[in-house]
Amino acid sequence: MHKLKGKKVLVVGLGKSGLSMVRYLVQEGAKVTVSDSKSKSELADQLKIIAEMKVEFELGKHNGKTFTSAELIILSPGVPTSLPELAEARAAGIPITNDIELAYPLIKAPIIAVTGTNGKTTTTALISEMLKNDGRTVFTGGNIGTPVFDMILENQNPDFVVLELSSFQLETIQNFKAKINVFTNLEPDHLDRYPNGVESYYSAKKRLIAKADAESSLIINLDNDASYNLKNGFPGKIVYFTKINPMLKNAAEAENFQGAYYQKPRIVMRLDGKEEIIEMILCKLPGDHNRENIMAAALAAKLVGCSKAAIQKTAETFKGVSHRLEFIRKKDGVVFYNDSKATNVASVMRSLSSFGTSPLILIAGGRDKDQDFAPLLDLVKKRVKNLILVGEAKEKINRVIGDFSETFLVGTFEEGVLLAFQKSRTGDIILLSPACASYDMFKSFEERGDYFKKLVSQL
Ligand code: UMA
Repeated sequence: MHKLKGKKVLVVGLGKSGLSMVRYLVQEGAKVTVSDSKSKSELADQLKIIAEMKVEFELGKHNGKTFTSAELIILSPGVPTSLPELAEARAAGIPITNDIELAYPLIKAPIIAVTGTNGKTTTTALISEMLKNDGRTVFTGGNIGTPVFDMILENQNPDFVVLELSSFQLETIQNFKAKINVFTNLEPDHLDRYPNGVESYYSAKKRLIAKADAESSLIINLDNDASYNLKNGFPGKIVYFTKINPMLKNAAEAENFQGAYYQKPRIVMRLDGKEEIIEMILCKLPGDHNRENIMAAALAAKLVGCSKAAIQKTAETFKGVSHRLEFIRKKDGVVFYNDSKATNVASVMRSLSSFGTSPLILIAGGRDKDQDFAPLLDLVKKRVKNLILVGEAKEKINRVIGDFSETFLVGTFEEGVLLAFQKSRTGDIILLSPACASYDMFKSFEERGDYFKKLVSQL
């Protein structure tokens, strides 16, 4: 555990995580410097919050000397570990860590960690909801949007801590370990941050279980090879979730199956020789991928003693999280969904498969993350009536899949939404599911989704 009093600590990045770190470090008596590549005016909102605190700033650039003169560096997740100034600090032997690692020794409650490429946020929210419906207190944080230090600053003392962890956050953990580790799936994403290929992205994810022991549990997706392979060498309990009844695959192995599977219209959970059924008829979340999320969440909740009644109640009442296939409104027989969080190809594929046979008008594009858009081809051909492309990646996407639907490249986001509505007819679904990051036009996927909702409400 790092002693912080009087220590020269550099916080790199003054977003949500950086802000909560600064507040905690100042409270603990550290000598805090913040380095952020954004200018003072771009950071005006954040600076206002910590205006009264004794903090040094280096804004508008990063300077190697600031990094090498620190005794401890705390990275925000969005700051790449390949930053040249960090290499200088590493060479000088300065420890580099992040908020998750720093918080770890301060967390007393059992930790349930959720990672994976898609479905992390919904699964995290579902686990929290199940535990709350069971009468437990929960802190929900991490990549889902609330930095873990918010819990510590607010002196919260919950029964459980449920954390959504991204590969960016896992890159710099050392000793962090969770009691329950959920991997929703592993699929290509963030290749702009991992130029050596998808394996280095998967390796960052696998760091979550590097310190696991016999007391740890692993919940993995049997239908996703990269996630399934995590079982090799795992020292604790392993349980699986799958969309296919294991009896249909291999009856002999199915005898020993531990986990959850989907058998329309219910989830069958089998743990330690006991079978429980979760009815899904009243479930509000569309799509196969959401059944996976519910299975993963139900297993995590069950492994920490949650009642079946609370799991069943959550499966029936949970309406989903904002920006993930979020229903917005119905106008003139056309239904609008906001899926702004779908920032990669795999996520859009899931969304396109979630709407039965209704004709889809897909609005996609934004900042490319070095992705191959070809896997979308088949679904676009079968499901998408109109494809409306916006943002920096529109030309690239158009070249790969533009010929398989009636496609339009538009100049602005507003134009895209208006055109989608003009092209729509009763029974159509208009879906914003960008397959790209938002940073070319917006601050975050939340801002993009909120703006989409605003435009849709004004139609
Ligand atoms: N910055 C630098 N130098 C750089 C890069 C960035 O100074 O080289 C600065 C930026 O100028 C900015 C600050 O870093 O001022 C932003 O830091 P950040 O990107 O880490 O943003 P936070 O607001 O701290 O949000 C982070 C997570 N962001 C990312 O991982 C990109 C949030 O996940 C998370 O909710 C939050 O911490 C709380 O834990 C968001 C996300 O997009 C939702 N995650 C990615 C995803 O889900 O795909 C991984």
